[in-house]
Amino acid sequence: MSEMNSAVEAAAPHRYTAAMAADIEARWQDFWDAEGTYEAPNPSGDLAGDPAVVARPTKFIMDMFPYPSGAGLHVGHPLGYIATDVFARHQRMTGHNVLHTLGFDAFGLPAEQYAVQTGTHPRVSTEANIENMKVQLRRLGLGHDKRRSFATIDPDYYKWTQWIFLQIFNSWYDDEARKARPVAELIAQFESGERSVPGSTRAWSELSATERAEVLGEYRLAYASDAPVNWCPGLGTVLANEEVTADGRSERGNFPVFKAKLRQWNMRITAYADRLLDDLDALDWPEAIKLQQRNWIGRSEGARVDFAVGDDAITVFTTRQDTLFGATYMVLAPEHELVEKIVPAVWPEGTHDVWTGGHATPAEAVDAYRKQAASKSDVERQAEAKDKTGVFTGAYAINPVSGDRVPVFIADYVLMGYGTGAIMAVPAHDSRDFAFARAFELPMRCVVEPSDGRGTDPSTWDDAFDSYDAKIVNSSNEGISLDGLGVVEAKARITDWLVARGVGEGTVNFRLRDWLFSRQRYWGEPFPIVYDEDGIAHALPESMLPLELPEVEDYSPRTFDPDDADTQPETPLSRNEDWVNVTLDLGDGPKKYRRETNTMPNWAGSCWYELRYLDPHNDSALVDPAIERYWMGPRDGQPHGGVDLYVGGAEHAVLHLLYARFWSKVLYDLGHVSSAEPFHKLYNQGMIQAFVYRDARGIAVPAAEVEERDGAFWYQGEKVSRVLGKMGKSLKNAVTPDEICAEYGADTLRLYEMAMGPLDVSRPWDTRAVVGQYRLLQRLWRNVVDESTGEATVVDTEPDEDTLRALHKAIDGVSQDMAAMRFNTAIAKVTELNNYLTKTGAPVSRSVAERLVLLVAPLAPHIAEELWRRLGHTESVVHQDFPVADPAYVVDETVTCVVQIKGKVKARLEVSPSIRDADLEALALADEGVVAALGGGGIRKVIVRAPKLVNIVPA
Ligand code: ANZ
Repeated sequence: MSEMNSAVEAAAPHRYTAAMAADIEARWQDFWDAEGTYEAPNPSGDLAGDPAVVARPTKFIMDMFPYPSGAGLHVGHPLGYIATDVFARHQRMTGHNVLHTLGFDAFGLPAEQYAVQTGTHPRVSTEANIENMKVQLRRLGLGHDKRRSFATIDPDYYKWTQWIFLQIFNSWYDDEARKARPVAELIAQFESGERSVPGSTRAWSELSATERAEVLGEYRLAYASDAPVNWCPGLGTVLANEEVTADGRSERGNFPVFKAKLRQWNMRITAYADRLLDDLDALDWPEAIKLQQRNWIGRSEGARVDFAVGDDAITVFTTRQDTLFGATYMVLAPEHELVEKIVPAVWPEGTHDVWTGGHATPAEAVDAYRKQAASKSDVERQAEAKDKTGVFTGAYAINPVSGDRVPVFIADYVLMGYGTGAIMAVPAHDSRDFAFARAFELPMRCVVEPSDGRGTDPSTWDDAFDSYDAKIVNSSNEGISLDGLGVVEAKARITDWLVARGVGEGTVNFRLRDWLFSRQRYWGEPFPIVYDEDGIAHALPESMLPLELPEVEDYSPRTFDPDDADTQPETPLSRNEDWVNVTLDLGDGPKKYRRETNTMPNWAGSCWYELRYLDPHNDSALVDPAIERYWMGPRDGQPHGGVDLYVGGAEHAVLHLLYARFWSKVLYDLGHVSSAEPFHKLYNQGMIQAFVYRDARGIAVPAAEVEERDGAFWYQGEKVSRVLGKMGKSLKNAVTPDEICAEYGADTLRLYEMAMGPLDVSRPWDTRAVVGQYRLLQRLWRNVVDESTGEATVVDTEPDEDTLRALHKAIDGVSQDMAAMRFNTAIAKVTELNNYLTKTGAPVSRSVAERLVLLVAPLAPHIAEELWRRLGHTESVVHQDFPVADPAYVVDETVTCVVQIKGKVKARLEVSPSIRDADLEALALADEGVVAALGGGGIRKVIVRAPKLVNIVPA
């Protein structure tokens, strides 16, 4: 400590310093923990509590829970946690029972990869990371109900993740009822004959166990299938499409990804496509996120059309059935199952050289092309590149409306996973088809009249003409004509025609795919599934849950040469033979089974965690229905129920939020919850950015050691460049909350993060600016506490008029800002009031000081708690009522309004210049003088000219 500092300390031993803050903060954190200050009572069960609190309106305020990484938190991470905490505190002080807590999303690849590198068991490193993060979070003074926290890796938690998986496995989607129902009810329908076995004339009783299992697999909402998957030999696992980058590599690790066929678990989320779309409307989410979900679900209205090929038919999906006369060739996805069937032994007469790819036979050409296509990701295949590739199958199909023979190609711009995996190509009106037709010298036929004067001969065009706003031409034969119709009418007419002939129908297609739900990993939830000797999957009974992850010696997935596409995944669990091979009694006596050795993807644990916060220790249900209804059930303005506020980053726009919505809907359909949506209001916080400094080679240098001189930046004598980027260890610019807490205290950090700007906007971190909020707290302290004695300095005299105005204006503004999550402007208003009190120099009235402290309490809870105590209160500030503004003092200035009765002045009112007519009328009629003058007689008319005049005409 410098001499000057110690002199100040001696004169003012009770000054608000970092050391004082550290002491105050630690003390109150201990107090809150000991008192259970943030515990929110449930209406029943083990967390039941004070009925008076239970009777209040509820607010369930939630953060996207963190992944406990080994790097710990930097100051960017808690932005959202602080914001929800401030909001939750304000809600608590305005009469709500507030549920606010935080758990950990702790399965997943990073822990496993760290384990592979270091040999530490993922549980050991993950639990250590959680402990470390808990310490960091506790230091911030977050008002969490700690009884409700858990990690997704806790067996008590994943028992229920497994249980939900089984609910989904044991359900099917009834399209008529538009909801999930138990598979048992489906079996009953098959048994009674009410429903016939699809694709078979046999009765249910005639099917073998394996056949029955196969039929049911077509219905189950969780099902295993041989699916083309993204196989990443370098990671030794299969990845979801979303985990693959645009250039066909793994997002994590940047390894090549190949298409391979594997037996995988899937979730039939596509059954819910329309409900996932429809229910978005009633959610209070940012429009941008809703739009991303809508695009992801991707609803397209169009038609299916059959093109005959010999005795088979190729069914295409098109959104432009009106252009059917213009379909001059067809394309199948290379993986399409009809390809083998239609390929002839030799090239047909007249096959164009460019169509064969130089191969001697169609089979050879198709084979070679399929290999080439398998090495590309869907994203690469969809790229708008003009150089389209493909090869002729040697087969021709018949265009059902024109009767033309059209050649059938395979090409990778048609994806197996969309529509039917086959298209009718209309090169004159689709750019991709146009480019392909040009490359392969295929005919084009204009069937939509160009409105831009280019004429109807496509051979003279540079690109397709695609427009909805034009007339159909060249589209007639004996049976039907579309000529002269607009696109919409033409679509309707051709669809009717297709239906009448039995060669097509109108249909809705979704871009959404079923969700690939298995991973060849160790560090995830084991599937509660075993296979019998016939390979039929059986659900474990609830009594065998949780199925715990076995301890294994070698938990790393077997990885392969990253470039070797011909490898197959080998799961870590499959190597533990003792665990895999079991004898179980599943109700029909002890039998031998093999366990499923995949694990669930790490999205699983975050699909339902909001529900477990409600009733975290329940061991007979995932959540008690009454408790779920209490916190999350449908209510005014929230028709589907859900969490009142969910805050997190916009990067979770689709996957997590869509998967969680899907699980909610299944649980809702099956009657386990009353909320059909998990999150009613969603809010995306911005990012805290930081400067990144790079040397001449482009390598990031430690930001803390960079000096600024003459407008340039220097590191170890070398000039470096500066740009704004992400904050993180790899960019060497991370600042930890621990550092800031040590230097100024948690309250200062909280204030700084909230004051940086509007919450939903990204903002650059600036350590040098943090001190501004520290000074605010020091001035606040000084307005209430005598720095030499530590006693409260307040006086019991009433504040003057000007002070009351400043106070109530602040209360009014802060209240509105808090409710609307405008914490930056709330802080500005607190600062203004505090500065006003500092400037007057007079001792602060107790009533003003107390309300100031209450205003500050949600933002800087420790100092508020301390000041509240020094003001003589014995109860925590956390549950005090938030101050309410007196409107009389809120108005800036007043104007005098004259109230006349029959032209005579009966009263003068001091009102706000912005008062509305209706309010002014009410004020005038309530005035004592006016009431007396009217003497109980009726009123014929009131003429209001706000803010200056009210003229009353008595009856
Ligand atoms: C003929 C046609 C003519 C088409 C025309 C478009 C324009 P959205 O809107 O995204 O649903 N398509 C269908 N299945 C496909 C697949 N598996 N891979 C690649 N493309 C596929 O797109 C539907 C349109 O995309 C369909 O309508 C089909 O091309 C193509 F002037 O059929 B259309």
